[in-house]
Amino acid sequence: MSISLTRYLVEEQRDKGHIPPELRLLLEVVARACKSISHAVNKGALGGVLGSAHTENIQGEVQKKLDIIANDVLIEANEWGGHLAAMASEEMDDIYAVPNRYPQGEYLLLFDPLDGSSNIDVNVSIGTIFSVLKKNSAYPTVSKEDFLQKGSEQVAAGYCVYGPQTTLVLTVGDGVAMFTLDREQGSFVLTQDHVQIPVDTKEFAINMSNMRHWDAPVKRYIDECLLGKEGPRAKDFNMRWIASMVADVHRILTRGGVFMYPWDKREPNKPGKLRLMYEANPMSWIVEQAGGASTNGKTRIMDIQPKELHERVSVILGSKNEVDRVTQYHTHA
Ligand code: AHM
Ligand code: MG
Repeated sequence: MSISLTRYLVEEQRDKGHIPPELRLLLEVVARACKSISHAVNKGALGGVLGSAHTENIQGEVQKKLDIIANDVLIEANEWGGHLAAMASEEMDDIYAVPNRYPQGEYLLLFDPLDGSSNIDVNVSIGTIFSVLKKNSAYPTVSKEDFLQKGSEQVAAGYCVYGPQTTLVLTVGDGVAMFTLDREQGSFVLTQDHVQIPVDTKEFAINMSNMRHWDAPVKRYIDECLLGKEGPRAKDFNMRWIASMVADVHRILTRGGVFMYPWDKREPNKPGKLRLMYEANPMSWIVEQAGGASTNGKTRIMDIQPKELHERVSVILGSKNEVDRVTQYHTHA
């Protein structure tokens, strides 16, 4: 018997009381948007969606056409349903408050509409990452400050990876479930529930070209992995780096591993490359819900109090024992 995303969410709402109806609606709408992004990604050159949009986002990164398309799809799908107060995105400088002509809800949605943008034109897996918070203030107007909540306050988090299959991965705090898009049916079908990341691993993911810029603890960890059987770890390690966080995290959820995008000396004033609120936080919650761990080297990522919407962070996540080891190298240096 196949279980659709809708049925999964209805049962989470009705039987387990994990999610209110408005949140269920929100997640269904996000899933619908991901389906439409998946179609655009699949069309590729035929749909005229490849290449640069020749614009820049607030991080100074050149936007791809699909970054903008995916952002617009998510906004248009979510603004009118009455479940949201506002949205925030990697591709928008400021928050996007739901226009006055629509009813306002109590949720806040954050997203990286198309993660792994450098992979779009070369036909390698990319994805959408999202995080859901609740607006706490009683003020009728919504502001950026409403968004500045720790990752531990998230009420739902997920990502959709557009790869050989389109897979939606979701947590509402009751473990991690994976849904595969059935293109004939047009719906997401539950293909794995209670996902668990193995606590040990022999696989790491890091952009090795930055090695000379790393801090000593990260360098030590990778050096020890590279020494393999003959080194202190007494086992050979394998390496993967897809340059799409969604795809790297998806592999780790499936077979274990450790993913790192640490602070490095290229931009010493920035705490890292990845963004805390719509990349690191949702991924951290998913990984923790699957039995893994996620830190910035010193602190649990979901305990960091954000000061800025587009704040960056150093990320070490995945198999628990490896993340604990890297974190220990930082804290007991
Ligand atoms: P993006 O959100 O602009 O696509 O950037 C984030 C991506 C991550 O998905 C990935 O882990 C990282 O950037 C790759 O960076 P690099 O090209 O430095 O290896
Ligand atoms: Mg991204």
